[in-house]
Amino acid sequence: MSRYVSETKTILERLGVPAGALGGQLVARSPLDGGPIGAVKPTTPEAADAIIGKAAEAFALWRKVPAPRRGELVRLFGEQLRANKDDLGRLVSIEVGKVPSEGLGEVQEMIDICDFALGLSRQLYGLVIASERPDHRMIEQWHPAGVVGIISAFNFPVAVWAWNAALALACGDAIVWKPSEKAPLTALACQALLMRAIAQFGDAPEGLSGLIIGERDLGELLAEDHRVAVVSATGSTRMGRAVGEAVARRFGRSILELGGNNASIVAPSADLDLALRAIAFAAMGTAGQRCTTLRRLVVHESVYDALLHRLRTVYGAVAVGDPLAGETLVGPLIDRSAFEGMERALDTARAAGGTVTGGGRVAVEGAEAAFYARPALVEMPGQTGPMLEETFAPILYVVRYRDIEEAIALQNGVPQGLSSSIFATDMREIEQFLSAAGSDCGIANVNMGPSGAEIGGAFGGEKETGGGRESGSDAWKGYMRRQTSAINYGRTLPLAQGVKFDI
Ligand code: UN1
Repeated sequence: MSRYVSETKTILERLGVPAGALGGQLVARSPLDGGPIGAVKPTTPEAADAIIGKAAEAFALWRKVPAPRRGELVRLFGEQLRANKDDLGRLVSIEVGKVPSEGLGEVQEMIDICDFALGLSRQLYGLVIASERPDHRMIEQWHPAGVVGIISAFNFPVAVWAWNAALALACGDAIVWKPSEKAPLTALACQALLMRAIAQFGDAPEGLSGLIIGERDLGELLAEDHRVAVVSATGSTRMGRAVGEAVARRFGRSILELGGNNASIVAPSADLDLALRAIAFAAMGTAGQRCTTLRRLVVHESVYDALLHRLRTVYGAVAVGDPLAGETLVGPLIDRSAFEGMERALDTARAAGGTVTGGGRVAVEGAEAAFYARPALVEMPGQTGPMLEETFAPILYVVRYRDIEEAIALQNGVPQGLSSSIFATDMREIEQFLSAAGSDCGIANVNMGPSGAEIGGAFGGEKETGGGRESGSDAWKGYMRRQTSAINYGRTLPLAQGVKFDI
C-alpha cells in the first residue's frame, strides 16, 4: 500500500468522486513510492458505447445553447478549479509524481484555458467574404462539430484534457474522455468537478461529458466510432498513428499531439547563465516526462566546454526524490517500464560512443517499489542512434556544431517536430532560426527552453508529432465545422465564373 493511500481517499471524497466509481480491478499506483493508492472500475465496451451514445444526444441539444451561455459552464468549471486547486494539484503529484509547483501548475493551466474559452465563447468569429456576383455576399461561419473524443496521457493527466474539454464545450461540442490507465484517479476528480459545474449551470443536457476508463481498446473504440466527430489524442507516435489511421478511415477528424524530440541550440552569443537555468528546467523538470522536454542540446564549439562543465556539475548535484517528502526538483519516473526504457537508451548511447554523466536508479527510503532515476547528460559524437527517438525520461544528449546552418540542420534532423529553442543574443541568428528555413517545429522559442508553454498559443507540432494544434490561438477551429454560404439578395441568377445556363 502507498503511504499516500488515505490522503488520496480523502481528496477524492472532498472533490466529490462518487464512491461507486472506486473499488474495481484497475489499480492506481503512486509513482512516489510505487504502492497502490486506489482502484477504479474500468468501463466495459458496452458501457463506453452507451456513453458515446448519450454524448451524441447531448450534443444535439448543447449545440443550440448560445455560445456565451456555454461559456458560462466553462466559467463555473474554472471556479471549481480555483476553489479546489490545492487538492487537485496534490492529487496530480500523488498520482503521477510531479513536484508540488508542477502539480499546482497543471491546475493553473486548466484555470487559464477556462478563462480563455470563456472569452472565446463570445468570439467564435466567422468571415464576410466579398462575392464576385452582383447582389450577393458570402459568409463563413463556424458550427459545433459533434462529439469530441479526448485521449490523454499520464504526464499531463489533467491539463491536456482541460485544453480540449474547455474549448470543445465552449464550441458547442459534447466530450468523451479516455484518460491514461496510469492516471484514472485525477480523471475521476476532474469529471466530478465538471459535474459540479454542470449542476450549478442548471440545464446542461445529460451526458454532455463522458468518462471512459480502461486500456487501449477503449481508445480504439473512440477512434472507430462514427458518432465521434473529432478525436483529439495526446501521447506516443505509435498510439497516434493507430488513432489517426482509424479516424481517417471513417473520414473523421483527428487532432494529434504526439512525440517530441526537442532541441535547443546554444549559440556563441548566448547568455550562458540564463541558458544553464533554462536547460536544467527543460531537460530535468517533470523528470523528463513532458512532450516538450528538452532532449537534445546543440552547442557551438566555442562555448561547449564552458557550458558542459557547468551542466555536469548541475546534473551531479540536482536533488532527486519524493517531492512530497522533501525539497527536490526531480521526482520519479512513472513506472518500471519507463526506467527500463531509459536504461536501454543509455546503453545504446554508450554503444554509439556517447559519454554518460548520471543515469541509474536512485534509492529513496520507503519507496523501494518506485523508480527514481538520476537525470543523464550524454555527450554524443554525432546525432545518431537513440538521439533520433523520443525516450520519455530525463536524458539530455549533447552534440557540437560549427555554424548556424549546421545547428538548424541538426535541430530539424529528427522525425519529430514539436518544440525547439535557441539561446542567442545575435539577432541575425535568432531570426534565421525563426525564419521559414529555420526550425521546422510547431514551437520555436528564443532564450528559453522548449517546454512550459502558456495556453494562449497554439500547441502542437509537425512531422511525427502529428500536426494537430490544441489550446490557444485559433486552435478552437479544430473543434468546429466550417460552413461557407453564398447569399443571393437580387432577383437574377448570375453564375460564378461567368457561366451561362439560360433555360
Ligand atoms: C505535454 O507534455 O503533453 O508546454 C503537454 C508544456 C506544457 C504542456 C505539455 N504546458 O510543457
